[in-house]
Amino acid sequence: MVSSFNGYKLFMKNLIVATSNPGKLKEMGAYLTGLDWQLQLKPEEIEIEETGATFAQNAALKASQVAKILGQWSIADDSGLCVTALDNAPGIYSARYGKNDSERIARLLRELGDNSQRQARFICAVAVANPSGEIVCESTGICEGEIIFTPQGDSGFGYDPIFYVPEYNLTFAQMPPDLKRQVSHRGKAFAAIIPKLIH
Ligand code: ITT
Repeated sequence: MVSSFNGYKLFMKNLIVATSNPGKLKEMGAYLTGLDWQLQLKPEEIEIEETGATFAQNAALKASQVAKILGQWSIADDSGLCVTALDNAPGIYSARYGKNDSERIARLLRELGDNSQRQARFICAVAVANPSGEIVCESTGICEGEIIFTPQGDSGFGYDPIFYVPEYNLTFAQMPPDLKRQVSHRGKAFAAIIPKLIH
């Protein structure tokens, strides 16, 4: 693909978006649109095992391995919800906390019970790897909030209906996409990394 800018033809480099999660893909795709990168989805058959101990390690692992396998630039996000009263669970295991979004939400609400300590934070680490698999830039975004007792709203994905942001008096699932982008862990992580992706 070529694009033109100030009369010059620029060759757009491919950037593989290394996720299998449709909710994350929708947000990542929106945040990366309009840059001089040709976005491509990671082939489904490539699955990277998340063996890291932190969000940053897992993001780097996913970006690096996908880049190496395909010989292309790659961007990955590792994210999750850390609930203070649950010793920061599910944390890096957020995707593995249940079979689907409703089971994960039900388990979290069950484990938290009627605990009045509802403080939680979403964390997102993003990493970009070059075609050799070297990490060239990384960022992290955090959003503080609370776990509500009953799911509210139907936008977004994952734990969005139970993650309430007091400043806006809304859950993530009640926010329009532009507001979630402004406030969320992923929006902040991408805002920090996008300037480094402009070439
Ligand atoms: P990939 O590794 O293929 O990208 P994944 O779903 O396995 O997909 P993670 O390991 O990063 O991704 O797990 C993140 C989980 O945390 C995700 O499955 C959701 O359950 C939750 N999560 C992350 N960001 C979220 C958000 O913005 N809103 C709601 N839930 C979110």
